[in-house]
Amino acid sequence: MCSSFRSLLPALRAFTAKCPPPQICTSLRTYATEAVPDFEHKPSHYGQPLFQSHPHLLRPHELTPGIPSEEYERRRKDLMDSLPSNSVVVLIAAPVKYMSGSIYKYRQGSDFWYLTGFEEPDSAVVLEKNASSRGYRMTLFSNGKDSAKEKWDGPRTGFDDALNFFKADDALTIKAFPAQLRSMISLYSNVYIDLPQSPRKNARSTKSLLRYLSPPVNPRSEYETVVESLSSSRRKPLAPHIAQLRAFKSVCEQQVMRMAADISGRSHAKTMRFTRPGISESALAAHFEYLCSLSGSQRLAYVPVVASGPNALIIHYTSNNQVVQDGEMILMDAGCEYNGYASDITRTYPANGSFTPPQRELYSAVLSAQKALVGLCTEAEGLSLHDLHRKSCDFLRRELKQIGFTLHTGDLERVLYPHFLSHPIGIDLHESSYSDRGESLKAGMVITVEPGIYVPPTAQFPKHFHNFGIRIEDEVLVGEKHPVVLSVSAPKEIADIEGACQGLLGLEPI
Ligand SMILES: [Mn+2]
Repeated sequence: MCSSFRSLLPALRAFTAKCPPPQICTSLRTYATEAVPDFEHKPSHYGQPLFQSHPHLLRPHELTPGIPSEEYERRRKDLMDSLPSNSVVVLIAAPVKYMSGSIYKYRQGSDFWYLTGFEEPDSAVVLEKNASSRGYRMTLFSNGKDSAKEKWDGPRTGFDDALNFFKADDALTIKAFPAQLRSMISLYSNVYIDLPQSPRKNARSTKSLLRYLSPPVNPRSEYETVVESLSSSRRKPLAPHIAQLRAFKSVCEQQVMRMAADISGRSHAKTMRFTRPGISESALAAHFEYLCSLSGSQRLAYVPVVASGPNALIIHYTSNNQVVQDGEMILMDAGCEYNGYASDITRTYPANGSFTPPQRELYSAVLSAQKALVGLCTEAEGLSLHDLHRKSCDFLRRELKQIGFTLHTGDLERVLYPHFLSHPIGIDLHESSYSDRGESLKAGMVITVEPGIYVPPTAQFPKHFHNFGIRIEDEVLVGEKHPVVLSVSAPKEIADIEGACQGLLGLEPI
């Protein structure tokens, strides 16, 4: 806490107590009856919200909102226990990114945040496996306090607080990192580290040409030189090990993810109510984001898809710049990030509040497949994501035949349903880089279930379904015997969707 500001409070109270009678001091008296200003917490003394500075966001035992300090300790211990002796782990913070010269809202690297909870850029952590009861020694590198810089960019966490709150054994300036790293990693035979994306790889691809043409964001760092000096036999990828831990969500993580999905789900319902023919897709995207922010979300988890009518046939339609017409459906794929965790929900609903008979028929077909698939998301079923996807093709094929489709080989998988059913979700929207789609689902995993049907206007498909794009996506927490739908707040049944659109459920658009 900042003692110089705290000391203002008695003076302020004494001043207001001395205030003359109300009839000649109305303005001061007005101030005196309002809440005492919160000088204790502003500006904060730390580089991120902590209970000490933001008691409205965190509880006393939490290091980041919803996640206790002990949980970060357990994550580090689980990681270090999974590695062989004589191992060291090195992680650096995500780089700051710029747009037209000004800074983006910074987001910490997911693995770094998962292990430390530390949200400042220009930081790094080293975990050295040892024989202590904790199992490792933790050194946190960061900028530390710098009053001149903090005056411009906001507060940073000091080294003492890095020890106290983030439980580092040692807290050092990031300036010392390259030299310290060089000596630390020389002691270990296994160095777990992920290299930053090198522009020199994939030299022949188009992407590398684009990178070549754009100016370098980060000049080659001393850090990269140190890391590249390691022999390839000692250098081991870290991300796959952390991915194994991140695949299983703790009870605290499940609660944060449920909250993220609730915020997004309620925002979907209210955006349905807000929709009317004539409104622009971008207004719906803006309304959704506004509602999420109002509920405490820090950012959206991805650029939303708000696709009206035939735009829904473009799976990654994000231009969101056309006008909603009467009689169309809107496919909205949107989710917020809340307290570090992503949510991902898609709903398809009628612009004017009522499905037409063919819209209702195709929607019901996708919905019954989607619900059957959700029911299979249990450890007891023993299915993998690949298995689930194959089943989604079977279910959708059966449903489509019932409503008059004649399907030839490849029609479903290549044309009507060209994407995969599911992906794991958590701190990242797609937590799938190191997950195996062939591995059977286990309790504690969170995945999306998102079958869709997109009917192009070609003669082989029934005309009354032409240009319909329907996807229904929920987030599902895999249970041992029962799945839990985290995104349950977003209306999905036809009656609920029409009720939400028409305001029958007491829903207000804001
Ligand atoms: Mn998704």
